[in-house]
Amino acid sequence: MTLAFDLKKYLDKRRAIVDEALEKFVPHHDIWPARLHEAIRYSLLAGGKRLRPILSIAGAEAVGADFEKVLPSACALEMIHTYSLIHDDLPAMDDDDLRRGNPTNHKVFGEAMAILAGDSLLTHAFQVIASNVPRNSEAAIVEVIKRLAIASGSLGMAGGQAEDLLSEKKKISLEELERLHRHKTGKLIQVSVEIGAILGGATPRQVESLSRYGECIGLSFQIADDILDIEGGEEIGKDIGSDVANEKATYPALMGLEESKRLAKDITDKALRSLEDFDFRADPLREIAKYVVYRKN
Ligand code: GRG
Repeated sequence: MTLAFDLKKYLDKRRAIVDEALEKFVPHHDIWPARLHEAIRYSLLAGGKRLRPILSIAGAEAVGADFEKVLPSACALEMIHTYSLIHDDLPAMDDDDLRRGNPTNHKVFGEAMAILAGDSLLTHAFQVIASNVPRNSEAAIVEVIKRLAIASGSLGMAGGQAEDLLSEKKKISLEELERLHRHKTGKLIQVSVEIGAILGGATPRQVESLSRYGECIGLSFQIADDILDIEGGEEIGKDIGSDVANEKATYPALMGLEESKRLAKDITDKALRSLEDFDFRADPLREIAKYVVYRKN
């Protein structure tokens, strides 16, 4: 008899591992400059799904490696993600008051400190990776650093964010929206799975398949986020309806709610197909692909 895979248990366990490691990887809040470290820890340790680090861990597990090799890089991904959220919430960008159910960083610490907390998290991420190189993994770590820098910078997340800001209150096509999201949200999610695969010792072909999986769920995640902005309850932890209020181009706005849900499902099926050559050890990735589109926050 085979037991059904328990995704909640899987996510809870790995989230706890990531939370514990994150707490150790950033300076304590009484270390000088204390106020900056307090601002960093406020956002980084405020919860969150830890999706990107868990994807990295699951990527390594899919090729038979265990989480320890990946943990520093997985935490670095969460640092970069948190930096992006802090900056995204600033008045110059989305101007949000709530994040992860709490007042946004700049609401508590002021804009200047929030900018610096984001800057510090971005640079600290690379320090953590370079300071924790697993044995015989120097070449893999260089590849990880390169891919992570590309995914986060102007050719990745920051570029997507720039296009997002430039397209505000403008009519954009579905193709433009897709490109924007593939960069703004998708690249960091995609590279999370790639990093797990690379550090887990995947073959180039496996890295390619897992990268395709990450690309698909990066996009379906964003479509689901657009849907949640309309249908989400208070568990979402941020201001609901902000996309409509900000006249943002979203999937539901461009193609309707039902069509958006159908598209998210089609992309999820494509993600699952890219795992066809993997055995049961990729089951967490399979379940995460479904969770990403059916989540409530
Ligand atoms: C400021 C350079 C820069 C980039 C910002 C990703 C991003 C780029 C902004 C976030 C805007 C946003 C809310 C996009 C929707 C998708 C998204 C990234 C949601 C938040 O990620 P989750 O759901 O959050 O993984 P938690 O709190 O669970 O970590």
